[in-house]
Amino acid sequence: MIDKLVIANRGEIALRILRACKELDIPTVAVHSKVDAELMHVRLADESVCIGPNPSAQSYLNIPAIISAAEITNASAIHPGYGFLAENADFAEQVERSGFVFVGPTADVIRLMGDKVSAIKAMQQAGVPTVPGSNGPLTQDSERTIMIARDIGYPVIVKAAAGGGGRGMRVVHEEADLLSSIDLTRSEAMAAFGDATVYLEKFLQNPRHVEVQVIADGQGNAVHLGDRDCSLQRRHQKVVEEAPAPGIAEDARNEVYAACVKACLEIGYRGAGTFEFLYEDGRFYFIEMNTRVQVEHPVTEMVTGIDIVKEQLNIASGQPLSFSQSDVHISGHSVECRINAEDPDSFIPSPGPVERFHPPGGNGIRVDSHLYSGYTVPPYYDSLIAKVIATGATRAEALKRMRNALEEMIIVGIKTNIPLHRQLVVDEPFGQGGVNIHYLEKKLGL
Ligand code: MV4
Repeated sequence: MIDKLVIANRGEIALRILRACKELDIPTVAVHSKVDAELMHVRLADESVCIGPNPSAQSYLNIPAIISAAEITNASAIHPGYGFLAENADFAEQVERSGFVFVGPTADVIRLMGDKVSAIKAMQQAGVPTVPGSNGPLTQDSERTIMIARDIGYPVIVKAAAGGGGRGMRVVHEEADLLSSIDLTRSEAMAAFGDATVYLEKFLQNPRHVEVQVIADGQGNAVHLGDRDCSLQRRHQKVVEEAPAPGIAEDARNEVYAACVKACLEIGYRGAGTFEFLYEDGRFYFIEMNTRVQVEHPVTEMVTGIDIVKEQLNIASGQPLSFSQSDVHISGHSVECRINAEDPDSFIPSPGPVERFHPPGGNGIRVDSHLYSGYTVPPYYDSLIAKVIATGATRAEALKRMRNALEEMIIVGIKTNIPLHRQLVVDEPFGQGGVNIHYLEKKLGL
């Protein structure tokens, strides 16, 4: 087992990782910025190291500071959580070159999936269904590009190979706009990522966002843990997620699961990962792979009974997967509401002191949160302060429990989006299940 783990993150996920370590008797090191000395997981960790000032560029993104913290505490592994350095291949590489275990896939695999063009190619080779597109980078040959777009059929979407998560993309509705849109996307991509490579895909107009959770040990074993629907989003920020995705065609689903597992084995995947798909008219279309644990992992844990973070740590310590696909059973339904410190109408962040915190409870309710009464939400980082996860035998039961939980929950001192969630859990179309990625923004009148 890992002798000692550095938790290279903050907030709820740092606490989530710390709890998994406690279950596995792994000593922990919390690394934190100045203001984050008051975080819950810093208090609970065996050791803590201040790695820099508040801006994340100088602390949670400071690779030498994090590796130095691992060195001085004599730790053996580093868990990156999500965000920050979690999908930074150079970080993974430097962690391993410094003699530490990176809790995640190899740097090569992170790099392969970080380049969306190479990710799509690897997926196609494994038989994972992808969006009809250019199947490779666009060249300077304008005639060729125009022909590719005609073949795909308008509307098309230009995407940066180094983008992802909604950054660096542009929809094109007609040929007259194609070349100028490509030029614009190229220069934005160059400025944002230092890489002007772009590719084309058919633009799917009303898809759902459905993703498949996988876990692999890098020793020839890979399994899927079913799917999640994350379609309720605003500006590429997920708001509500659920597992399993409601109303999915069972044959398409089983086919895509098998393809994801095959892809894991072919690319030598190690650790927890997520295949992101657009789902439209009963078909799955791969768009990108996330090589980290995700914010919404708890809904999968609740319907499988598998602790994804503990499995990550077991795999990182060199153990083979402790279960096989036939041991994985999806049972019941789970919904997660992301509670943010923000104005529920304007979505403007609302940091500040939490005067009172009363989390909900009861049958089927889980709250992943680092909040406590007296804690001050700092203005420097993501505004996620809690995840309320409601689980039941059916989707209706999970939603009912969520409604009750949101009624019980009290956060005094800062604005939160709890009022928005209270509206969403009684929304008729959402209650029916299967709304698409545009639903929330349309409902909000954006
Ligand atoms: C698309 C798409 C439609 N067609 N690709 C946005 C985030 C990034 N992961 C990919 N995204 C999209 N790619 C094609 N070919 C629509 C989106 C998209 C989206 C996807 C998932 C969740 C929310 C979204 C919101 C707007 C656009």
